[in-house]
Amino acid sequence: MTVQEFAAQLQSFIDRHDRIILSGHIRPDGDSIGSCVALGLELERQGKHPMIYYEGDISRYGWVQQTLPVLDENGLCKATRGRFAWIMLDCAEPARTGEAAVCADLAEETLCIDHHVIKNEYANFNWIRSEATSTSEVLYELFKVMEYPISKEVAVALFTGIAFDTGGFRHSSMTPQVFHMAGELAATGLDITQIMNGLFHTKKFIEEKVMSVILRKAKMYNGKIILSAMEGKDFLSVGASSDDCEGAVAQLAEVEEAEAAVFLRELQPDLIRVNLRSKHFVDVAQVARAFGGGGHVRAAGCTIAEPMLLAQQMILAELKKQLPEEH
Ligand SMILES: [Mn+2]
Repeated sequence: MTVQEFAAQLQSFIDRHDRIILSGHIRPDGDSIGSCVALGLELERQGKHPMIYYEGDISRYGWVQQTLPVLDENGLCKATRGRFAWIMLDCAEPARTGEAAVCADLAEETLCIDHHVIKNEYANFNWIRSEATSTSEVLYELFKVMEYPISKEVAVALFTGIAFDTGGFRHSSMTPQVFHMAGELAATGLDITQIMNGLFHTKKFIEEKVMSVILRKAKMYNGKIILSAMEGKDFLSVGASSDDCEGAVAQLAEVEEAEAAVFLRELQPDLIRVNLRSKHFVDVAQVARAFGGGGHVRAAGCTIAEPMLLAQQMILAELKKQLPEEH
């Protein structure tokens, strides 16, 4: 399918519906929030009634406009009783949206726009561009094709998504075209410093304290893999929760000697969330897939239902398969 063909499908989907629920993935990030807001604002411009369901805290993204109706769990419950359509953004599996997954069955029609490598297409209409940096980039292209206006508010949302998912225009996914897009978005007069500082240079004191524990516990394996793991008691030791370490794996990956970085955190006893990064040759998406997770070659994640120590051993064993043999 060409982008023009999908864009036409998207427009007729919008035309067929009035109330449209938008949701991104759980633990919303810059790209899932940015893409929900950008498309939500366009739906509103077209006279529709968009509603966004976020599962998790979005307060750190205060510069992204949040004038659209946002549903809490109760609101979601009520909204799904009437007729509605559902758009899934920045993830392709209903389960990744948390409570909003009920929309997969209750919505009249579903549509998905994503950039992750996926196993199955769940929505009635799917536009998956795994080569794109971000869902926001995919949306930008659709806006261009459909000649939807890009207001400053839409530009802030899309710029936030692209900047977030490229690690501040640094990841290997960056292309001259993406810089060009960012330039066009910036030309609407958005505050680049506010967005970049908000995304990458603003941490709560508690997050810095958690990071000090994460770094103290970090170990290097085979001289190439840096790994740190946080159990419930480690979070308690600094009065933090497992939500207070979003940027941990990226910071571990800054270590010069590390080809791959792994960060494990205990969500519940025997339920471990694993975040992975790599720099040159390790395919962390492959590692994540071995445990039912997914992602990109350089950034991926999975969840392992095992005790912490076993989860660490399993991940390390899978990563080591990709290291060159030592002689
Ligand atoms: Mn994304």
